[in-house]
Amino acid sequence: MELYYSLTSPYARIVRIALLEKHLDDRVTHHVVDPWGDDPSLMQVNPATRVPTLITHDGTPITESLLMVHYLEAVWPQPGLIPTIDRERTLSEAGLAVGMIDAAVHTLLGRKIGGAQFDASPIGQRRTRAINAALDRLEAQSPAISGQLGALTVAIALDYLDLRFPDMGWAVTRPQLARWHEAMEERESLSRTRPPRS
Ligand SMILES: N[C@@H](CCC(=O)N[C@@H](CS)C(=O)NCC(=O)O)C(=O)O
Repeated sequence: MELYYSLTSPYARIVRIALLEKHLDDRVTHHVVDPWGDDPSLMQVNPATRVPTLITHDGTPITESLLMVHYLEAVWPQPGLIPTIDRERTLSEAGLAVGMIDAAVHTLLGRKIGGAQFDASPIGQRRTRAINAALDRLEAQSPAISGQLGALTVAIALDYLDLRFPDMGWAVTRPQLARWHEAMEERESLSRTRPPRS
C-alpha cells in the first residue's frame, strides 16, 4: 500500500494511526506531501488533491479518511478499531470528533479567505458553536481510554485544536476531558504521529 499524507493533517492522522494500531505500517510506502502545493503525484492519484489518499495493493486509490478505515477494518479485522460490542458508541464518538475537525478546518480556511472577522460571521459563529458543543458533550461523557476508533479520533481532534487554536483554552472549563486527553496521549500510535508545531 501507499499513503499520501501531510504531517499536520488530522484526517491523515486518523489513517496513520489506524495503520499503526493494526500493525500494518511497515506494509505502507509513505509519501509526505503538501496538499496545498499542488504536488503532481498527489494530483495524479486524487483529483481533489487532498490528503490522505491511500493506494491499495492493487493500485486502487481510496480517498476520505473514514473510508480508508472501513477498508482496513474489512481486510484486516484484527485488532479491531470498531469492535462489534461497542460499534454504535465508537462510531458515534468518531463522528463527533470528525465534526470538530471539520469545523476547525473550516474556521482556518474561513480566516484565510475572510481574515479574522470570519469568526464573527454567522457561519464562523456556527463553526465555533459546533466545536464547543462537541467539547461539552465529551466533557459530560468522555470515551473510555482505548484503541477504538472513537477514542483515537477524539484525541486527534483535541490535539488539532491545541495545534491550531493554542489560545482557545478548551481544557480550562473541561477538566475531565483534559485528564482523559492527557492519559490518551501515552498511546504509542498517538505519540508516534504527533504533528510538528510549525
Ligand atoms: N473528508 C476528507 C478531508 C480531507 C482534507 O480536507 N484534507 C486536507 C488536509 S487537512 C487537504 O488535503 N486540503 C487540501 C485542499 O482542500 O485542497 C477526509 O476525511 O479525508
